[in-house]
Amino acid sequence: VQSSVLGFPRIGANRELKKTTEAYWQGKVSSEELFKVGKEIRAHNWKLQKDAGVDVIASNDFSFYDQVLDLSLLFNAIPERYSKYNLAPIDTFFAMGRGLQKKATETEAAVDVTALEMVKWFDSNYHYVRPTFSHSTQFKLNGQKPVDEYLEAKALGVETRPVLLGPVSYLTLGKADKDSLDLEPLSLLEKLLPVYAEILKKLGEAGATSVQLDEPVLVLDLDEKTQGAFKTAYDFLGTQSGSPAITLATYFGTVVPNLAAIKNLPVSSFHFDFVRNPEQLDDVISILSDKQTLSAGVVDGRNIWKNDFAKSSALVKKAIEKLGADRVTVATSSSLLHTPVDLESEKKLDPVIKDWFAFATQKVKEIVVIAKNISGEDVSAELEANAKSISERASSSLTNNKTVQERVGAINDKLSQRAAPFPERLEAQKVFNLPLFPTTTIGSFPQTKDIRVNRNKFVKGTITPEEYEQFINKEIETVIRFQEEIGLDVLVHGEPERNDMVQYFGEQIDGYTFTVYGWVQSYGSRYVRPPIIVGDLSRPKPMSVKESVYAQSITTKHVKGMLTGPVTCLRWSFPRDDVDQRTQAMQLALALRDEVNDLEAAGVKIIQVDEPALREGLPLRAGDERTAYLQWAAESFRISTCGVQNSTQIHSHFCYSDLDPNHIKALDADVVSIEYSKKDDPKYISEFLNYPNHIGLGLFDIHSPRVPSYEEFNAKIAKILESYPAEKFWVNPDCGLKTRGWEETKLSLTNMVESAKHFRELYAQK
Ligand code: THG
Ligand code: ZN
Repeated sequence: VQSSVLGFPRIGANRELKKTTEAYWQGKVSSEELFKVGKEIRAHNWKLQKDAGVDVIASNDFSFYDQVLDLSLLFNAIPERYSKYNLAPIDTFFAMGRGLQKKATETEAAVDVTALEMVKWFDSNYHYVRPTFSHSTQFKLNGQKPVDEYLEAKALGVETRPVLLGPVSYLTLGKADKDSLDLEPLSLLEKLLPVYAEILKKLGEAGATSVQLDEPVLVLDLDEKTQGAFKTAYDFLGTQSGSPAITLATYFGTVVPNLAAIKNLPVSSFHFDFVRNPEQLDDVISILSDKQTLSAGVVDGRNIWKNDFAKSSALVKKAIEKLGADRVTVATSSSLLHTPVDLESEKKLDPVIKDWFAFATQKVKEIVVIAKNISGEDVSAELEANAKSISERASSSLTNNKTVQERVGAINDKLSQRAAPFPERLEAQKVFNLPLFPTTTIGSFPQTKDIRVNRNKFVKGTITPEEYEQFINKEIETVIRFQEEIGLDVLVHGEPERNDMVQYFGEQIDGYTFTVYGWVQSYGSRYVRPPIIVGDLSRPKPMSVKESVYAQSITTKHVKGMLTGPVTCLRWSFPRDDVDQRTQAMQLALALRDEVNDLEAAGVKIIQVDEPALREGLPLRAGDERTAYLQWAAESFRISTCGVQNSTQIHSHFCYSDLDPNHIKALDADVVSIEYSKKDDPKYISEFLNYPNHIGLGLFDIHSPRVPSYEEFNAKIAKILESYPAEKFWVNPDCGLKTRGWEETKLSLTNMVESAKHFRELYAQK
């Protein structure tokens, strides 16, 4: 049987892509240099897979920012506010991804445009740039990136299968622009299909014999119209002369409820994710016609655990019994984009634990071994080593902690309830004496080069812990003084000591392990290094108290303690696959509860526990699993936060998702801040009108260096106050400021605070 990899990480083994992209944005390298680095990464990835013996290798899995944004550029779905500047294509592309603000020069006009909305890619921590359509969108081919990259691989002697997001998913994942809110994206299908056909034809002409069209929306609950769109789309695309054969790929869940939508489509092959959902095997085989082939996703593209060869081989063999060996391909479950590049780079991991993992480079080899095994080649040594590793992990003493298990077993309802309901707590919290429209930030302040350099020195041991603490305290003081100066009401310490909001806590919780090079793209040039949960989780000692106490000690204003919630700690880590997610969340909840209580005891009376990953953890389909998730996710948050007095104010924060107010309500936080600046649709705010507790609607996009003016803030706030009750409304940015520079941070926050003051005066006169 053949082996297939649906996509490989594009960041480079040493984050080359990030470094060059950011240098390009800073004007330090040319676009030629940027393109050259992209080309080198692609060549490296193709060669790696070819050398490993992979039969079907993807191309067009590379992107300088996001593969969905690539398509918007390719299909000319470029809102007029970007196209009007006539920038070079790569600059239009980046402007759409991250916004652009440029002063006029002698030769060039000024540019000022915000980014398109960025949202979660299904239930992962990857974010895509949402396609944004209006009545004036005119689809046409704009360049031919998939063809260029196919030919580039071919020139290197690597035959590839180009991958593109399919038309139904592309439209469904998009939205109407603010000037065309009545537009239904899927209504554009008929206009879009000829352009898809055109690029497929070009790929065919270039020599591609097959393409992979990803339709991951097939694992969601789809209405009838969307289901019907598959027939429209693929009856059209699958019957064009000169087009490559189509593999329709789905991942991250089961397609069974949508099987009718893809039955009898004229495609040559289907790919399904049997890691997430092995149960769908018989059902999906039943819809294949005699000629259609099956790509069986058995190596996990979403986690770092070593594949269980015996289990995967058994599943593939079952498929072969029904279809024959020539109609089955062994594949990764999804693109490997969501896994770190290479385990071999990790020199510091405990060798016992390291033996349990496989990163992208290792997964490529796993695919080949499984395919060889099924084909009857002798891979007995690999199989034996694999079986040994799997069984050693299952019985390892490193993963079990009795005390933790007993504490989770003893969880009761009392643990997840505040002493009094919100109205009573609100009374008790009047001690804070906050003004109308209290202003605050989400927690982090710019992570400057100086901060990174000193953190690295501390990690390497070239400065002492005392020197590092002094450095951090100095940073905290700078941030506190700045906030006092511009008149923010609830301050933060700025988090200079934290590399990442999950990794930082992971490093202090027993049961976790971490990598040095295990970067995974989160969005654009921003990557995360998810810590790995290997065993039962516990907190040996306070994790954040020192910095919060110091910050509070140097100001008379209130400083928020800042923690990352249990669901987010779980979702932004690589979780265990041998214990259910609820149990892992509860272990984290208890560790965080101790931390919250320690902060309160140390005099920190406003504590924020962020849960930006709450929505992302939601099972993709409605049903029992989703109901159960909502219950345990909210419970774990409340276990973390309900051990405090009524007068202690609990905040939380969410971003990057379409939130449901009911899910947030279940957390019973006193104040929540949510991303709002890109939610152009007035429906969004009306959904939150009945939210009972206090809320901060994020007033500016922190992903962009763009500075909103005082007038812009005034207009935004005025608009919100048309419908939103003033006494519940906090004023804050969309999210933390760690990716921003100081210059734009100062200007933006100053304008924001001045605007809040303006409304305060206005309302004082009312
Ligand atoms: N941490 C984690 N996941 C996240 C976020 C986070 N997912 C959603 C959202 N925030 C994504 N945003 C970011 C924002 C900033 C960075 C990464 C993801 C970031 N990364 C540094 C970089 O790429 O330069 C590296 C940070 C480090 O040194 O560890 O700034 O905040 N887990
Ligand atoms: Zn956020």
